[in-house]
Amino acid sequence: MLKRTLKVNGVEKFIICDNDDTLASVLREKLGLLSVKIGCGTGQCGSCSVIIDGKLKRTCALKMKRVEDFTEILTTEGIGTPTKLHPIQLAWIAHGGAQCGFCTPGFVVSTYALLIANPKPTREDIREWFQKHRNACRCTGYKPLVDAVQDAAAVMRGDMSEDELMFKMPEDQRIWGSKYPRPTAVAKVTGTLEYGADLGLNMPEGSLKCALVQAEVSHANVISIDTSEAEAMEGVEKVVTYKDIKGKNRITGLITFPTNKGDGWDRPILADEKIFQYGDAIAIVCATSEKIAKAAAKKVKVELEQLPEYMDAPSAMAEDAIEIHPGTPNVYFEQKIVKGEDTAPIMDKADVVLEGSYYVQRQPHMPIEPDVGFAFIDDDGKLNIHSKSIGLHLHAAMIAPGLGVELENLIMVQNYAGGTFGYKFSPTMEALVGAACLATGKPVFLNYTWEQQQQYTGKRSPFFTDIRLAASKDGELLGMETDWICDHGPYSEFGDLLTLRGAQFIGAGYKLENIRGLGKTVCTNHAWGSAFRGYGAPESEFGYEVMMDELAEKIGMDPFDLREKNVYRESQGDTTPTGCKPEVYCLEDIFTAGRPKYEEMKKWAAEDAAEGFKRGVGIAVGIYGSGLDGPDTAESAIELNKDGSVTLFNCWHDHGQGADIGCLGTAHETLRPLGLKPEQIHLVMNDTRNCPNGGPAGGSRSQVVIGNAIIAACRNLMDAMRKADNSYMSYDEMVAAGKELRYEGKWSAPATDCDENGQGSPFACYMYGLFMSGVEVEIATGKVQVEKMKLVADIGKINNKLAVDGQMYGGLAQGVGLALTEDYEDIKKHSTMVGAGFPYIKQIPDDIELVYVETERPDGPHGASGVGELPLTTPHASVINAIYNACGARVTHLPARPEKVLAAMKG
Ligand code: MCN
Ligand code: FES
Ligand code: FES
Repeated sequence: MLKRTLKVNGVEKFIICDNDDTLASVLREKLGLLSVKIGCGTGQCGSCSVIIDGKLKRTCALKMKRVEDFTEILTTEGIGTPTKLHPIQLAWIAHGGAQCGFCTPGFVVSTYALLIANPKPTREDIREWFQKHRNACRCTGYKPLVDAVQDAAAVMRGDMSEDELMFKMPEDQRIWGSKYPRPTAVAKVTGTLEYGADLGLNMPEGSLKCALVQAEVSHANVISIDTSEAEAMEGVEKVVTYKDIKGKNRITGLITFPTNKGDGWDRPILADEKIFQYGDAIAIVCATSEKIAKAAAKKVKVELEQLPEYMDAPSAMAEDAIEIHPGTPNVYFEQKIVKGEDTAPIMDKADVVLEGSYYVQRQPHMPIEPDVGFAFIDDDGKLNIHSKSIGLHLHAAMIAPGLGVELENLIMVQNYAGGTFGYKFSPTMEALVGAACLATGKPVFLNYTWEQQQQYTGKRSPFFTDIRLAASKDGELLGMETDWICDHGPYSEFGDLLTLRGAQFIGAGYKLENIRGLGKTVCTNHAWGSAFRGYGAPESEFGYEVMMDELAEKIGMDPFDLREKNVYRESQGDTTPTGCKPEVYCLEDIFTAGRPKYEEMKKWAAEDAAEGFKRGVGIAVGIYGSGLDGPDTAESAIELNKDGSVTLFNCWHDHGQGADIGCLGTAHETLRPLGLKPEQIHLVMNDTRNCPNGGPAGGSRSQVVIGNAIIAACRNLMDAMRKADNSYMSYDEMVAAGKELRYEGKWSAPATDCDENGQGSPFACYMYGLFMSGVEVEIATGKVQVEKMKLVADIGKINNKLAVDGQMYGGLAQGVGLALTEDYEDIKKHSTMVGAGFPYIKQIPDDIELVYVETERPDGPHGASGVGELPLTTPHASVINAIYNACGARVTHLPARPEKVLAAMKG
């Protein structure tokens, strides 16, 4: 034990703690300074940064025994508050610097320290600073943060007024299409927004902390689990195993594809018969403290019989491979694509036939906030589960039978989430905290370490894709043959749908009338496949976007011209790979807007790079659907309040993308006839008790599908309020007239599911983009630096410019990571941020330009399509094409680490 007096944010605080407590935990747990966030917990992300005696420090690994008496500490709480924002915080809001906001307090203190040391930093100074102090952000692509620092510095120097940073209401009082800040922005920049780990500190006395016993092999039979020693430890309430689970102990993937050879009940909540992947949960220790729970977890003895581990699709497909789920073949789903004429004769006759094999890797999502959640039983006897879920109603249905709970007795709530990027499309710990709560009857809390986040949440499923493309010598695409294999890990949920994406998106964007192909979903023992931003698009579109460049070279055409020649044209009635007409034909306009940008990029590349470096430019077309397949549906509700304001009820789950501003912007635009101010529209979100089913926040669907449901609900309310003279009743008039005050709205996409040949009209709206990357390659090492990116995008009408720009920057940054560094293949090496190739600021270009072509979508709410996943459809392909353009190294197997580029250069 030690005692310390610390001067925190100007106030003396006396504390007694353990020698080995970290400063981060003392600041959070003893002093309630929740702006200090714990992300990686190992000094790699900067989210726990504070200023100690004038110096910026990370506190997650700083032991209290190394913190001296009377140390002065400044946290974000001491810099500005919600009622008195500091210019750094104002600038962060103005530039949309807080998306999920989890990294934000760390950046705010870091910026404060920088601006004290250097009041007029250049952009490069700022980038150096954040790099050196390891301030990591997964959402924003960093550029808006550098913009914010520059403005904050200007205000602090007196070169700019605070007023210039404030949002100004346009004369027409519309916030649709504007940079109106998201409602959660103030709480995010002041570090006062409470995420799961913060809420965990508010749990009642007697709550239990959980720790997992996890598999350290990837494939085994479970022989026995001995919990006796752990259970005898003081402070341990219970060690929960599969025997304590009353239901089927399975998470169901809700399989809807009749041709799937599995039944979808393949993922245990707690391991019973088998271990299917590294990290599988075997038991949950519930104890009075996390420390005790973790110590006891080490005492649980698990006897296993190891089985052969199939760590990729080819090994699981080998003749002698055993079935990972006995009774279900490892190749458990197949999806054909049959469009137009037979391709074999076309291949025989074509002037040019290209063949290639491509691989997109097991990309880890790497949110800064690791997975976290809790559960309790309320006074009505209902099980309440709070987590980062981005699909509350979906997840309730997936876990209820496994837990043995009736759906009506399960309430699911989303905590504010520090980024998910799709991994939370799958349930992770929901069923674990549910099981622990039911088994102990007490409130329980579970927070993964960042290492557990890597090892026991889903990853992007790798795709192995073979393509044959036939073309005429003047660049007309005649036919395509494709085979794609999706390594989906051991759990089948959403694997069939992902495989269907190959049929829908390989070749998307171009007139391709004749396609034949087959996709296969394969069960392996590596990390389970979950949705990852783009879900199938970066996997499906990579190969053919690289092949388009190969074709351009072969026939001596510029890659831009070749693509422009082949994009969908209305005049030709061109169709998508699924044989339907796209909802708008906007690609020609995108190319028209993109040509001068491309010329600029080529000019830059033609200029001399530094000695030993070569420059190149690459492009790629990216397309994705906004919605889940077929008649995707959402519901919304709105209520008129006594003071004339309204409350909107929605499950528009927030990863960090801006569900709050999505709801607000859409409702405000629809309710304009009522003349409501934005602050008169209150949001109640993401709680199955009182918010209707909006569907999961995947497939960039929410703006389109929930947006339309919001419009429907708002219109229903306005219809009820409308008087004969077209004015609107007040609350009192509505009550006097005996009218309902709450109205529901529902919308279903006018779309059809694809058939067995991959043909149909699965999405009502699509997003389109033309990606351009400019790279410099160091010839001696093969190291690639992306210097410039441009994206010409058509996502329909824009609801919120800050949100949309933010989506684009963040997605592009993840594309750079996908192209060059990110992976989760080597379980040991890739379990830390640095090891997994997390892109810090210097890896991401500061020179990013966004251009919008806003073609109004006929079925989009106020003309909008989605945006979230567009920027991660093909940025990686543009980077790979740029590398080839620079130095002749064609990398087809991602990520393009230096050694691979070097080998390709030599090859
Ligand atoms: N938007 C807009 N105008 C449009 C389209 C969208 O202003 N024409 C806004 C929306 O109001 C919303 C945002 O852009 O604030 C994204 O909208 P949309 O494309 O409908 O996507 P969803 O809201 O359904 O969000 C999900 C999508 C997906 S699938 C992943 S994965 C993802 C993503 O968005 N994960 C993210 N963006 C992310 N951003 C952050 N910061 N963190 C994640 O984990
Ligand atoms: Fe401390 Fe990541 S650096 S939590
Ligand atoms: Fe930076 Fe989400 S805003 S990690």
